[in-house]
Amino acid sequence: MQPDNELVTVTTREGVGVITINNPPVNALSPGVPEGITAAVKALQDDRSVQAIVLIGGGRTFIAGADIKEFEKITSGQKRDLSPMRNMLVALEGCPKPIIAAIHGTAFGGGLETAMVCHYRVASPSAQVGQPEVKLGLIPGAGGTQRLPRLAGVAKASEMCGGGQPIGAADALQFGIIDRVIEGDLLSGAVTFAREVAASGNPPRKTRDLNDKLADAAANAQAIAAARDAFHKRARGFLAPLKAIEAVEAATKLSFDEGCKKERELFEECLFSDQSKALVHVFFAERAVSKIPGLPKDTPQIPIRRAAVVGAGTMGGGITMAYANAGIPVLLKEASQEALDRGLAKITSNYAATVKKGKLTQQQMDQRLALIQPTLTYDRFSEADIVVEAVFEGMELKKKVFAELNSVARPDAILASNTSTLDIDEIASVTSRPQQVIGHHFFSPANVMRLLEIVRGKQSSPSVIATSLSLAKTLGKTGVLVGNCRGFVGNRMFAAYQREAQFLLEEGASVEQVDAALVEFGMAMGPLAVGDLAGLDVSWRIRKEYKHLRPPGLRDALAADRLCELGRFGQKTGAGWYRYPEGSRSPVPDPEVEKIIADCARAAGIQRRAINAEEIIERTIFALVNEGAKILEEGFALRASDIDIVYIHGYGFPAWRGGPMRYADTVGIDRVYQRVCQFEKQHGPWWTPAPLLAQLAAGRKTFAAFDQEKTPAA
Ligand code: 3H9
Repeated sequence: MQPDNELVTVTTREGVGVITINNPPVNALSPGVPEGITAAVKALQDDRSVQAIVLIGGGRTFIAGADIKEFEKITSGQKRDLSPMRNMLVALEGCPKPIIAAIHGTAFGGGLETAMVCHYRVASPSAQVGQPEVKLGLIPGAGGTQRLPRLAGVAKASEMCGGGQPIGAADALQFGIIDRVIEGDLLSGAVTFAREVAASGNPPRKTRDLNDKLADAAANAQAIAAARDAFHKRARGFLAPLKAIEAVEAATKLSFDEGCKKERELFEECLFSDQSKALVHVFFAERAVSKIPGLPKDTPQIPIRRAAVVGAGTMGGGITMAYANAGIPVLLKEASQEALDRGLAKITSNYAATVKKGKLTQQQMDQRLALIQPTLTYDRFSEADIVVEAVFEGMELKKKVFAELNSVARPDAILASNTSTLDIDEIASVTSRPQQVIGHHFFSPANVMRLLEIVRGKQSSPSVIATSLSLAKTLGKTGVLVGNCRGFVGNRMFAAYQREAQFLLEEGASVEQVDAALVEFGMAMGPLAVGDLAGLDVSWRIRKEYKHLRPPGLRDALAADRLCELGRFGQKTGAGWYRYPEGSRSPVPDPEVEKIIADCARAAGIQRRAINAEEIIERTIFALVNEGAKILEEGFALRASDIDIVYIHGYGFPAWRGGPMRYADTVGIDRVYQRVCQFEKQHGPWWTPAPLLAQLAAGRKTFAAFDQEKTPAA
């Protein structure tokens, strides 16, 4: 039989029609694919030699969903709707011959919906199925919220549609989402299954007609209420999970067709929302970070089989765990037995806590610990393909360590520094191989946080950069390449954000008010609670040491300094911006702090006033944006979207707002620019607008447009 189009081919095998999708890399339902499948179904329906049909993906996967690139075309009015996809679903479901979806790789989103509209599903043992639309601020829009509860029950469907996490083939079988797991060749197994179904003579089984799992109204209501409660607590302003539950609820209350209508309304509401547009931006931004102009895909890489870490403190310990978690053997060096023991004890207790939570087995913990080899010497450092330095943050100490590493590490090994602020080129200058030196700035806790800032020195070689980017993926991180400026991208911007949070206190806001406004905005934690967690002494020391590098006219952070003078360093001393009762990490507002702030404001002659949440958001978030714009025009970040990824994965910025630069686009660059100009007049020259911000505002442009002009699509 002739292929219907090049994206979809049709063959026959033992009386079974085989429709194969060939739309690499992930067989998304791009234009042409649904049309091809519809035409193939119609052709096979009329072919009397065919008794059943198998739908399978060519290449590495079944179908990873609707084509995400198409959504923007719909919301911007360039494209009408998703009707070819819906026509495909009707053709598949209505086919009088049984259709079997054969799943390998992933059946995600519209991919799972396509599989569920087929009459049966079989899968490879390693296949995954899921409705991850919420991660794009969407809900399933092709019947997923109506068919999944009919197959898997309301509780499981709510969890999968509201949470977006995929499940494996074994679980999918247990929950009734698939009918058989095929060991060995998937297509052969699917054809055998198809022949069995055809031989049974039963009419095609339509998922829409399977109502058994919806029968218990009281249990359904309970499952929906529990899901709503759980997602409501987690959502904090993020809409899609609750919309997904609303759609699943419709399956329990309405007919199938009415339920689909409701789902479609909710899907479209989500599709046109700023939240979904922001999350689609994040999806592509996450994939753009590894595309580096001038760094070809085939740049030779250094195989990383063994690692070594210098320093077993909080950062060094976390980095060591990140390597062990990825299955890479790692030497962990400390200067004294006591410090080494302390570091190892912390690593062991961290793993034990994960085992206790049921997220790791004892056996996995033992395997990971066995990969960590503690040492007090550099004896085996020549075995390491990469050495990560994670000693105390001070230039002289870092230089001493790098000079030592220069003489013990193999010449081709990568020498990475975990510095969060210091000059990578100065560190590299003490070695005879600056091309092998790079910054790997992990975020605490390093075994958990997804961000890795990869700091490119002047001489870091292409191979060291390319290896760092793929190593980040191996470690389960998102690596973002940044330039070598003070604080790099994340901390340089964070300093401006923290500064404004603290100034707002002296001007009249309370500690809880500032934190609550930013938590309400969607930040994982408020800036003052974050300060207490990180330790206020760290920024105090930096403020004192680098006074000469401060922006022009910047006034002192009086209250923050005063707290440190009183020994209030945050959680570790039981008090900072908040009080922490013995053994607790929960912040308790402290009237003493309010008094200190009021005294500092009086001493500085600041007239305190009422400050609302809007001002708190604008002062702190626009400070991020203004500094981000400076970083961008100075070339220390490659793209505005890279900055967004840094903030989402390293600083708890809400992904559904797309990151600070994307947020500025949503608010309107002109509005941001006007406010920054006002802040400059009201507060001082440290608010001088970034020239890029002024330029974008004047040209009515966005950061997204800036990115596009700078790095045209490949
Ligand atoms: C949906 O289905 C709505 C429905 O309810 C229907 C409503 C009517 N579209 O991630 P990778 C690209 S919403 C377009 O690096 P991996 C990706 O950009 C959708 N492009 O590979 C990248 O391009 P490039 C629901 C897509 O192996 C390349 O493929 N589905 C899509 O690490 C490789 O991707 C999802 O949300 C897509 N759907 O991971 C699934 N998917 O090379 C989203 C990928 O130019 N996708 N691309 O940078 C994923 O989760 C992962 O891509 C996947 C593979 C696990 C599939």
